[in-house]
Amino acid sequence: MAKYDERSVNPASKEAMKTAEDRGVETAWDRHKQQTPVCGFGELGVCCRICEMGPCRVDPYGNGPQKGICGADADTIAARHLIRQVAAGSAAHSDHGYDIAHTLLLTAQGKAEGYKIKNPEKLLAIAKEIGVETKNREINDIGVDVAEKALDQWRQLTGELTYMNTRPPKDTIDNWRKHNLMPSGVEHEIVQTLHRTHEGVDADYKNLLMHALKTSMSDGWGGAMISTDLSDVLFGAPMPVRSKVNLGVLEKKQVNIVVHGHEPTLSEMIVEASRDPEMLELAKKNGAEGIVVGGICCTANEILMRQGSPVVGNFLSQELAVATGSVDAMVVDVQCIMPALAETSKKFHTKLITTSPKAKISGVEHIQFDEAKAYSIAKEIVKRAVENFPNRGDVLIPASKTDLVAGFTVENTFWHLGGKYRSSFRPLNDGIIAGRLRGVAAVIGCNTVKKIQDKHHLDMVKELLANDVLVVQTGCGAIACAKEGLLIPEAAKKYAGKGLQEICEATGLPPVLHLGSCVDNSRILVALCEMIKEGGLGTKLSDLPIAGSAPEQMCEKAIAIGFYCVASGAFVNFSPAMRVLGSENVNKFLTEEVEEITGGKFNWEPDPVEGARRMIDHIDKNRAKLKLRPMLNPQPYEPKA
Ligand code: SF4
Ligand code: MSK
Repeated sequence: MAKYDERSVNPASKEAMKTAEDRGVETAWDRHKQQTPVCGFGELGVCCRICEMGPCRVDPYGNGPQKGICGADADTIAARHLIRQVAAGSAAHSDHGYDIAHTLLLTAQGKAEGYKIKNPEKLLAIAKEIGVETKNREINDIGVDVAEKALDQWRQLTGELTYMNTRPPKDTIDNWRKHNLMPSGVEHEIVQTLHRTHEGVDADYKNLLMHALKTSMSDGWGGAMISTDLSDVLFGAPMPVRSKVNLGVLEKKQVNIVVHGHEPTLSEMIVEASRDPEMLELAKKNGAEGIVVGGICCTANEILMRQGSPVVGNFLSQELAVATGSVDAMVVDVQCIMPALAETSKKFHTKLITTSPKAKISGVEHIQFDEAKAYSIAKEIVKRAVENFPNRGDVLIPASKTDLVAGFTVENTFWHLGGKYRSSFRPLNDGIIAGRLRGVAAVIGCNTVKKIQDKHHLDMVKELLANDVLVVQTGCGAIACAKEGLLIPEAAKKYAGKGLQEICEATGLPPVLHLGSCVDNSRILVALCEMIKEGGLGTKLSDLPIAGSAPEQMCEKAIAIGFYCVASGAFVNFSPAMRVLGSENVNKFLTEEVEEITGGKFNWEPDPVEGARRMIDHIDKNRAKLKLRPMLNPQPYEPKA
């Protein structure tokens, strides 16, 4: 397996890579090789293809043209393409949120088959927060109004996003207003980004980057936050739940349905349909002992935290899962779905099924999802998978699977920290103030073939834990650490510093908290607001001893998340670096000057341990500013003065 050491640290992934190779299956790593050497202009962000006179490129070393045909320089070109990426990432999360809000509307109107409002308490809390009347009203009527008000956040052309007024601390809001960083509406900022970056419009890199910050806020504090909240309303609030992760959750004797993508709407129904006695009977008739619904990417995280469903893998494991020959159906919705799955599936009996009108793949069977007939559609998909079970060829499933605990939220996590009867952020703040905990770090985001799968998440998280930093995770990063066994309470003893270990022992929490899918990064923003509200850690989000990182980032959504974290005042170590290194000015703005504006900034450290240390440096800097006590226990990483 040493042959695959440059591709993944995960033994099950490596085993499946060998299987794939033996079976003549090409994977993303093979295609990555075919793409090298990469174009240097593209990599440095100085290639422009915005208008039809181009493409143009600027020579970052001064040996060739310094301007495109229209006169755009490296700063304009790099900033313009980056802000388009921010808009695309924000659009992806926000459109996901829009679909959830729309499903809530249909559910409350009684037009969505199989759904109901599973969490009326959260609906009532949101209704009060956003000004929907709740007194003497039916829950479904409140649901209609909340959904409509939520949908208005997309349509709004003036004013400010609601949650940006109700959740963050006042000093942070004041600072955003001062710098014109409050988005008016989700779609408006994205539309404006596309206008500003059209040929011949905004040619001031700072002006472009400021709008990138603003656009990203419409994701974090808008589309993504609404998505999280309304998913909790519709599908129920996650609670800590034990499950299993890795390719070994696929079962030789059971029907395996893999759901992959991001949205919980259909996958929730597929899980339900897989438990339908009629389907279980059909499975038996087809020679299977049962039905497993496992997930990949964030659809996995959604059904993991609410249903306890097993996780098959993260982004780079999608082709590997099919290569085991055990996947009877792979059902995909939106985002992070490699088109290559079409070819891979054809080599096996696997039925690849697309379900979103927004995400079809040529030549792949499409069963269109429709909220009005959700359960019937889910049942039809499960039936197809079950009937495909007898068509399997050779099955080779890696044995590895690991326990994990997931399902933490702002509402439930701090019950643990505060004890069963005292739901409060006080113990978390006190732990930080007293020097038992150094701070909190969010390590999130994807896998990329540019880095060894999972290694950067693991090395970074272990360094943070050893230095008494509590880690929160979402997305594929959480899955990476889950595979390594970091998401169980027992991991504290092995990896955490003494202070964090004591807290985990007292509360039964793992040292790494799985907070959900990519849109659930909004839970982290809300947790930060609660920390400020609780007192003792400053008055603005940028005062907190916290930091973030996406150490294996690969997509525009990760870029948008990075931007809203920096806009919200966080230090973010982001790697690989964004494509801006061909513009000194854009790079300087993102890694230095933006700190003057928001209190946050980017750092591009590629080494995960060094990246963790830069995050710790930032946490320590904020601890010093807050005049917090020195850490109680000796720390392995001792920053130089
Ligand atoms: Fe070239 Fe300017 Fe057109 Fe970009 S917008 S492709 S730099 S002419
Ligand atoms: S799924 S966005 S690869 S984290 Fe959210 Fe994973 Fe990144 Fe997709």
